[in-house]
Amino acid sequence: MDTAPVRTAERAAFYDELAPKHMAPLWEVLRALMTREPATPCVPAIWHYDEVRPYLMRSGDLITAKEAERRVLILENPALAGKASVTHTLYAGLQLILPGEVAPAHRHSQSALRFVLEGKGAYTAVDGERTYMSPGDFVITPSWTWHDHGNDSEEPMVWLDGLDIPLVGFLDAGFVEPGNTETQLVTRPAGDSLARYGSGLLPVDWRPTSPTSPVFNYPYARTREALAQMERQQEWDPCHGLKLRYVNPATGDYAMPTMSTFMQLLPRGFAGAPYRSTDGTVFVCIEGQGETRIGDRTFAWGPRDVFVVPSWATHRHRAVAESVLFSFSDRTVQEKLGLWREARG
Ligand code: GTQ
Repeated sequence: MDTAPVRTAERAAFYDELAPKHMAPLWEVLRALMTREPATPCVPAIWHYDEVRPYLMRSGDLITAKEAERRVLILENPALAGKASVTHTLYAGLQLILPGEVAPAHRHSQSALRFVLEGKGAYTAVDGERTYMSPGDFVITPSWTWHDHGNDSEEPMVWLDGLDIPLVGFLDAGFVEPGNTETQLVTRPAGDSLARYGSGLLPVDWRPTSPTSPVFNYPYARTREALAQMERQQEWDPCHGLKLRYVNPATGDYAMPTMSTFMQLLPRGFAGAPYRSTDGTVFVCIEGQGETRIGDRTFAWGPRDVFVVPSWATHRHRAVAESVLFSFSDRTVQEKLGLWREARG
Protein backbone atom coordinates (compact mmCIF):
# COMPACT_ATOMS: atom_id res chain seq x y z
CA MET A 1 0.00 0.00 0.00
CA ASP A 2 2.69 2.48 0.93
CA THR A 3 5.21 1.79 -1.80
CA ALA A 4 4.59 2.46 -5.48
CA PRO A 5 4.78 -0.43 -7.97
CA VAL A 6 8.13 -0.84 -9.69
CA ARG A 7 8.40 1.17 -12.87
CA THR A 8 9.82 -1.42 -15.26
CA ALA A 9 10.95 -0.49 -18.77
CA GLU A 10 7.97 -2.33 -20.21
CA ARG A 11 5.55 -0.45 -17.97
CA ALA A 12 7.17 2.90 -18.70
CA ALA A 13 6.84 2.26 -22.44
CA PHE A 14 3.16 1.46 -21.90
CA TYR A 15 2.62 4.72 -19.97
CA ASP A 16 4.23 6.61 -22.85
CA GLU A 17 1.70 5.05 -25.21
CA LEU A 18 -1.17 6.09 -22.94
CA ALA A 19 -0.19 9.77 -22.66
CA PRO A 20 -1.16 10.86 -26.20
CA LYS A 21 -4.49 9.09 -25.71
CA HIS A 22 -5.12 11.27 -22.63
CA MET A 23 -5.01 8.36 -20.24
CA ALA A 24 -2.77 7.62 -17.28
CA PRO A 25 -2.21 4.69 -14.90
CA LEU A 26 -3.78 5.37 -11.51
CA TRP A 27 -1.32 3.12 -9.66
CA GLU A 28 1.53 5.51 -10.47
CA VAL A 29 -0.18 8.45 -8.76
CA LEU A 30 -2.56 6.90 -6.24
CA ARG A 31 -0.38 7.60 -3.20
CA ALA A 32 -0.11 11.27 -4.12
CA LEU A 33 -3.82 11.58 -4.92
CA MET A 34 -5.08 10.03 -1.72
CA THR A 35 -2.96 10.63 1.35
CA ARG A 36 -3.36 9.20 4.83
CA GLU A 37 -3.91 12.74 6.10
CA PRO A 38 -4.44 16.11 4.41
CA ALA A 39 -1.18 17.08 2.71
CA THR A 40 -1.61 20.74 1.85
CA PRO A 41 1.24 22.65 0.23
CA CYS A 42 0.00 25.73 2.15
CA VAL A 43 2.35 26.99 4.82
CA PRO A 44 1.74 29.05 7.95
CA ALA A 45 2.42 32.76 7.54
CA ILE A 46 1.90 36.09 9.31
CA TRP A 47 1.48 39.66 8.09
CA HIS A 48 2.38 42.19 10.79
CA TYR A 49 0.22 45.27 10.39
CA ASP A 50 3.10 47.65 11.16
CA GLU A 51 5.09 46.19 8.27
CA VAL A 52 2.21 46.02 5.82
CA ARG A 53 0.61 49.40 6.46
CA PRO A 54 3.31 51.54 4.76
CA TYR A 55 2.89 49.50 1.55
CA LEU A 56 -0.86 49.92 1.74
CA MET A 57 -0.46 53.70 2.12
CA ARG A 58 1.96 53.74 -0.83
CA SER A 59 -0.69 52.02 -2.93
CA GLY A 60 -2.90 54.94 -1.94
CA ASP A 61 -0.43 57.34 -3.60
CA LEU A 62 -0.19 55.22 -6.74
CA ILE A 63 -3.80 54.58 -7.65
CA THR A 64 -7.26 55.74 -6.63
CA ALA A 65 -9.92 53.38 -5.31
CA LYS A 66 -11.98 54.30 -8.36
CA GLU A 67 -9.32 53.44 -10.93
CA ALA A 68 -8.38 50.25 -9.11
CA GLU A 69 -12.09 49.41 -8.63
CA ARG A 70 -10.90 47.84 -5.36
CA ARG A 71 -7.59 49.06 -3.96
CA VAL A 72 -6.44 45.92 -2.23
CA LEU A 73 -3.11 44.30 -1.43
CA ILE A 74 -3.65 40.55 -1.61
CA LEU A 75 -2.24 38.44 1.22
CA GLU A 76 -0.87 35.39 -0.58
CA ASN A 77 0.13 32.16 1.05
CA PRO A 78 3.91 31.95 0.45
CA ALA A 79 3.37 28.49 -1.07
CA LEU A 80 0.73 29.83 -3.47
CA ALA A 81 2.56 32.83 -4.95
CA GLY A 82 0.67 34.35 -7.87
CA LYS A 83 -2.49 32.42 -7.02
CA ALA A 84 -4.25 35.17 -5.05
CA SER A 85 -4.98 32.63 -2.32
CA VAL A 86 -4.28 32.56 1.40
CA THR A 87 -5.42 28.92 1.58
CA HIS A 88 -6.51 26.61 -1.25
CA THR A 89 -10.11 27.80 -0.93
CA LEU A 90 -9.85 31.31 0.51
CA TYR A 91 -8.68 34.74 -0.54
CA ALA A 92 -7.57 37.47 1.86
CA GLY A 93 -6.56 41.07 1.17
CA LEU A 94 -6.23 44.45 2.83
CA GLN A 95 -8.44 47.13 1.32
CA LEU A 96 -7.74 50.86 1.69
CA ILE A 97 -10.28 53.62 1.14
CA LEU A 98 -9.04 57.16 1.63
CA PRO A 99 -11.24 60.09 2.72
CA GLY A 100 -13.57 61.16 -0.07
CA GLU A 101 -13.03 58.05 -2.17
CA VAL A 102 -15.57 55.68 -3.63
CA ALA A 103 -15.09 52.05 -4.70
CA PRO A 104 -17.75 51.73 -7.44
CA ALA A 105 -20.73 49.38 -7.33
CA HIS A 106 -20.49 45.87 -8.71
CA ARG A 107 -21.75 42.40 -7.83
CA HIS A 108 -20.29 38.94 -8.07
CA SER A 109 -21.04 35.32 -7.20
CA GLN A 110 -18.19 35.30 -4.72
CA SER A 111 -19.19 36.12 -1.15
CA ALA A 112 -17.13 38.67 0.75
CA LEU A 113 -16.55 39.43 4.39
CA ARG A 114 -14.92 42.56 5.78
CA PHE A 115 -13.19 42.71 9.11
CA VAL A 116 -12.41 46.31 9.99
CA LEU A 117 -8.87 47.08 11.15
CA GLU A 118 -8.44 50.85 11.04
CA GLY A 119 -10.61 53.94 10.71
CA LYS A 120 -14.15 54.74 11.61
CA GLY A 121 -17.07 56.05 9.63
CA ALA A 122 -16.50 54.73 6.13
CA TYR A 123 -19.37 52.69 4.77
CA THR A 124 -20.13 49.76 2.59
CA ALA A 125 -23.50 49.70 0.90
CA VAL A 126 -25.29 46.40 0.29
CA ASP A 127 -28.65 46.21 -1.45
CA GLY A 128 -29.48 49.86 -0.81
CA GLU A 129 -28.38 49.98 2.82
CA ARG A 130 -25.22 51.66 4.01
CA THR A 131 -23.48 50.33 7.05
CA TYR A 132 -20.92 52.57 8.75
CA MET A 133 -17.98 50.59 10.03
CA SER A 134 -15.70 50.60 13.08
CA PRO A 135 -12.70 48.46 14.03
CA GLY A 136 -13.64 44.89 14.91
CA ASP A 137 -16.91 44.97 12.97
CA PHE A 138 -17.64 41.91 10.83
CA VAL A 139 -19.48 42.98 7.69
CA ILE A 140 -20.98 40.70 5.02
CA THR A 141 -21.38 41.20 1.30
CA PRO A 142 -23.61 38.27 0.25
CA SER A 143 -23.15 36.57 -3.12
CA TRP A 144 -24.60 38.51 -6.08
CA THR A 145 -25.57 41.62 -4.10
CA TRP A 146 -24.68 45.09 -5.37
CA HIS A 147 -22.05 46.73 -3.20
CA ASP A 148 -19.98 49.89 -3.21
CA HIS A 149 -17.73 51.35 -0.56
CA GLY A 150 -17.18 54.99 0.37
CA ASN A 151 -15.31 57.02 2.92
CA ASP A 152 -16.98 60.25 4.10
CA SER A 153 -14.75 60.38 7.17
CA GLU A 154 -11.51 62.30 7.66
CA GLU A 155 -9.26 59.24 8.09
CA PRO A 156 -8.09 56.33 5.97
CA MET A 157 -10.11 53.18 6.37
CA VAL A 158 -8.54 49.72 6.18
CA TRP A 159 -10.25 46.39 6.42
CA LEU A 160 -9.41 42.78 5.80
CA ASP A 161 -11.32 41.28 2.89
CA GLY A 162 -12.07 37.56 3.04
CA LEU A 163 -13.56 36.04 -0.10
CA ASP A 164 -14.25 32.55 -1.44
CA ILE A 165 -12.63 33.42 -4.80
CA PRO A 166 -10.46 30.27 -5.06
CA LEU A 167 -13.35 27.99 -4.06
CA VAL A 168 -15.77 29.56 -6.56
CA GLY A 169 -13.02 29.46 -9.19
CA PHE A 170 -12.44 25.77 -8.58
CA LEU A 171 -16.14 25.17 -9.13
CA ASP A 172 -16.12 27.35 -12.29
CA ALA A 173 -19.20 29.08 -10.90
CA GLY A 174 -18.19 32.74 -10.87
CA PHE A 175 -20.02 35.67 -12.48
CA VAL A 176 -19.36 39.39 -12.08
CA GLU A 177 -21.34 42.43 -13.25
CA PRO A 178 -20.37 46.11 -13.09
CA GLY A 179 -22.95 48.57 -11.74
CA ASN A 180 -24.62 51.26 -13.88
CA THR A 181 -23.96 53.89 -11.29
CA GLU A 182 -20.87 54.39 -9.16
CA THR A 183 -22.80 54.59 -5.92
CA GLN A 184 -26.03 52.70 -5.51
CA LEU A 185 -29.22 54.40 -4.45
CA VAL A 186 -29.76 54.38 -0.70
CA THR A 187 -33.21 52.88 -0.09
CA ARG A 188 -33.01 51.94 3.58
CA PRO A 189 -31.59 53.82 6.57
CA ALA A 190 -28.26 52.75 8.12
CA GLY A 191 -28.86 50.19 10.87
CA ASP A 192 -32.09 48.88 9.33
CA SER A 193 -30.98 45.27 8.87
CA LEU A 194 -29.41 45.06 12.33
CA ALA A 195 -32.63 46.28 13.95
CA ARG A 196 -34.81 44.11 11.74
CA TYR A 197 -32.89 40.83 11.93
CA GLY A 198 -30.16 41.19 14.54
CA SER A 199 -32.06 41.95 17.74
CA GLY A 200 -33.31 38.47 18.64
CA LEU A 201 -36.47 39.24 16.67
CA LEU A 202 -37.56 38.77 13.06
CA PRO A 203 -40.35 40.45 11.09
CA VAL A 204 -43.33 38.16 11.67
CA ASP A 205 -43.97 36.95 8.13
CA TRP A 206 -40.40 37.19 6.85
CA ARG A 207 -38.77 34.08 5.44
CA PRO A 208 -35.14 33.88 4.32
CA THR A 209 -34.64 33.93 0.56
CA SER A 210 -30.87 33.49 0.66
CA PRO A 211 -28.47 31.27 2.58
CA THR A 212 -26.59 34.35 3.82
CA SER A 213 -27.43 36.11 7.07
CA PRO A 214 -29.69 39.15 6.61
CA VAL A 215 -27.53 40.96 9.18
CA PHE A 216 -24.84 42.83 7.19
CA ASN A 217 -22.87 44.19 10.10
CA TYR A 218 -22.10 42.41 13.36
CA PRO A 219 -20.72 45.37 15.33
CA TYR A 220 -17.69 44.74 17.52
CA ALA A 221 -19.27 46.56 20.45
CA ARG A 222 -21.96 43.87 20.71
CA THR A 223 -19.55 40.98 20.12
CA ARG A 224 -17.13 42.29 22.74
CA GLU A 225 -19.94 42.76 25.23
CA ALA A 226 -21.03 39.13 24.76
CA LEU A 227 -17.47 37.92 25.33
CA ALA A 228 -17.04 40.12 28.40
CA GLN A 229 -20.28 38.81 29.90
CA MET A 230 -19.46 35.15 29.20
CA GLU A 231 -15.92 35.56 30.47
CA ARG A 232 -17.33 35.87 33.99
CA GLN A 233 -18.36 32.22 33.84
CA GLN A 234 -14.70 31.17 33.45
CA GLU A 235 -15.51 28.17 31.24
CA TRP A 236 -12.41 28.08 29.15
CA ASP A 237 -12.01 25.57 26.34
CA PRO A 238 -8.47 24.15 26.63
CA CYS A 239 -7.75 24.85 22.94
CA HIS A 240 -9.95 27.84 22.05
CA GLY A 241 -10.41 29.85 25.24
CA LEU A 242 -13.90 31.25 24.75
CA LYS A 243 -14.85 30.85 21.11
CA LEU A 244 -18.11 31.89 19.46
CA ARG A 245 -19.30 31.48 15.91
CA TYR A 246 -21.16 34.18 14.00
CA VAL A 247 -24.64 32.93 13.19
CA ASN A 248 -27.41 33.57 10.67
CA PRO A 249 -30.33 34.43 13.01
CA ALA A 250 -32.85 33.09 10.51
CA THR A 251 -31.39 29.59 10.31
CA GLY A 252 -28.92 29.06 13.15
CA ASP A 253 -26.32 28.16 10.53
CA TYR A 254 -23.08 30.06 10.00
CA ALA A 255 -23.56 33.62 8.82
CA MET A 256 -22.34 32.86 5.30
CA PRO A 257 -22.78 29.75 3.11
CA THR A 258 -19.15 29.39 2.04
CA MET A 259 -17.18 30.89 4.93
CA SER A 260 -17.47 30.33 8.67
CA THR A 261 -16.53 33.20 10.95
CA PHE A 262 -15.58 33.16 14.61
CA MET A 263 -14.52 35.42 17.48
CA GLN A 264 -12.62 34.13 20.49
CA LEU A 265 -11.32 35.51 23.75
CA LEU A 266 -8.09 34.24 25.29
CA PRO A 267 -7.58 35.22 28.91
CA ARG A 268 -4.26 36.74 30.01
CA GLY A 269 -1.70 33.98 30.49
CA PHE A 270 -3.72 31.48 28.40
CA ALA A 271 -1.59 28.54 27.23
CA GLY A 272 -3.75 26.60 24.81
CA ALA A 273 -3.64 22.86 24.15
CA PRO A 274 -2.66 21.64 20.67
CA TYR A 275 -5.47 21.58 18.11
CA ARG A 276 -5.91 20.91 14.44
CA SER A 277 -8.80 20.81 12.01
CA THR A 278 -9.23 20.31 8.28
CA ASP A 279 -10.28 23.92 7.64
CA GLY A 280 -7.27 26.11 6.94
CA THR A 281 -7.99 29.26 8.94
CA VAL A 282 -7.15 32.96 8.72
CA PHE A 283 -6.85 34.67 12.12
CA VAL A 284 -6.83 38.39 12.88
CA CYS A 285 -5.88 39.82 16.26
CA ILE A 286 -8.13 42.72 17.19
CA GLU A 287 -7.00 43.18 20.80
CA GLY A 288 -4.18 41.91 22.95
CA GLN A 289 -0.88 40.19 22.42
CA GLY A 290 0.26 36.62 22.15
CA GLU A 291 1.73 33.95 19.96
CA THR A 292 0.60 30.90 18.07
CA ARG A 293 2.84 27.91 17.58
CA ILE A 294 2.05 26.26 14.25
CA GLY A 295 3.97 23.04 13.67
CA ASP A 296 7.54 23.90 14.68
CA ARG A 297 7.28 27.65 14.12
CA THR A 298 6.08 30.35 16.50
CA PHE A 299 4.28 33.47 15.27
CA ALA A 300 4.01 36.40 17.68
CA TRP A 301 0.98 38.62 17.08
CA GLY A 302 -0.54 41.87 18.24
CA PRO A 303 -3.42 44.10 17.18
CA ARG A 304 -4.29 44.00 13.42
CA ASP A 305 -1.82 41.24 12.61
CA VAL A 306 -3.14 38.56 10.25
CA PHE A 307 -1.93 34.97 10.24
CA VAL A 308 -2.92 31.76 8.51
CA VAL A 309 -2.99 28.21 9.90
CA PRO A 310 -3.05 25.58 7.13
CA SER A 311 -5.40 22.60 7.08
CA TRP A 312 -4.52 19.92 9.63
CA ALA A 313 -1.55 21.89 11.02
CA THR A 314 -1.26 21.40 14.76
CA HIS A 315 -1.27 24.75 16.53
CA ARG A 316 -1.64 26.22 20.01
CA HIS A 317 -2.39 29.77 21.10
CA ARG A 318 -0.77 31.61 23.97
CA ALA A 319 -1.87 35.01 25.23
CA VAL A 320 0.39 37.43 27.11
CA ALA A 321 -2.44 39.91 27.53
CA GLU A 322 -6.18 39.28 27.31
CA SER A 323 -6.66 38.84 23.58
CA VAL A 324 -9.43 38.72 21.02
CA LEU A 325 -9.02 36.83 17.73
CA PHE A 326 -11.35 36.93 14.74
CA SER A 327 -11.07 34.04 12.30
CA PHE A 328 -12.60 32.65 9.12
CA SER A 329 -12.37 29.38 7.22
CA ASP A 330 -14.26 27.08 4.85
CA ARG A 331 -15.50 24.92 7.76
CA THR A 332 -19.17 25.40 6.84
CA VAL A 333 -18.55 23.95 3.37
CA GLN A 334 -16.66 20.99 4.76
CA GLU A 335 -19.35 20.32 7.37
CA LYS A 336 -22.08 20.33 4.74
CA LEU A 337 -20.11 17.83 2.69
CA GLY A 338 -19.39 15.60 5.69
CA LEU A 339 -15.65 16.22 5.39
CA TRP A 340 -14.75 18.38 8.39
CA ARG A 341 -12.55 16.81 11.07
CA GLU A 342 -10.77 18.09 14.14
CA ALA A 343 -8.31 16.59 16.60
CA ARG A 344 -7.15 17.75 20.00
CA GLY A 345 -3.88 16.97 21.68
O1 GTQ B 1 -14.75 44.83 -2.17
O2 GTQ B 1 -15.91 43.92 -3.74
O3 GTQ B 1 -10.58 42.19 -1.95
O4 GTQ B 1 -14.72 42.44 -5.47
C1 GTQ B 1 -11.56 41.48 -3.97
C2 GTQ B 1 -12.62 41.55 -4.85
C3 GTQ B 1 -12.67 43.06 -2.55
C4 GTQ B 1 -14.86 44.01 -3.10
C5 GTQ B 1 -11.60 42.23 -2.82
C6 GTQ B 1 -13.70 42.36 -4.59
C7 GTQ B 1 -13.72 43.12 -3.43
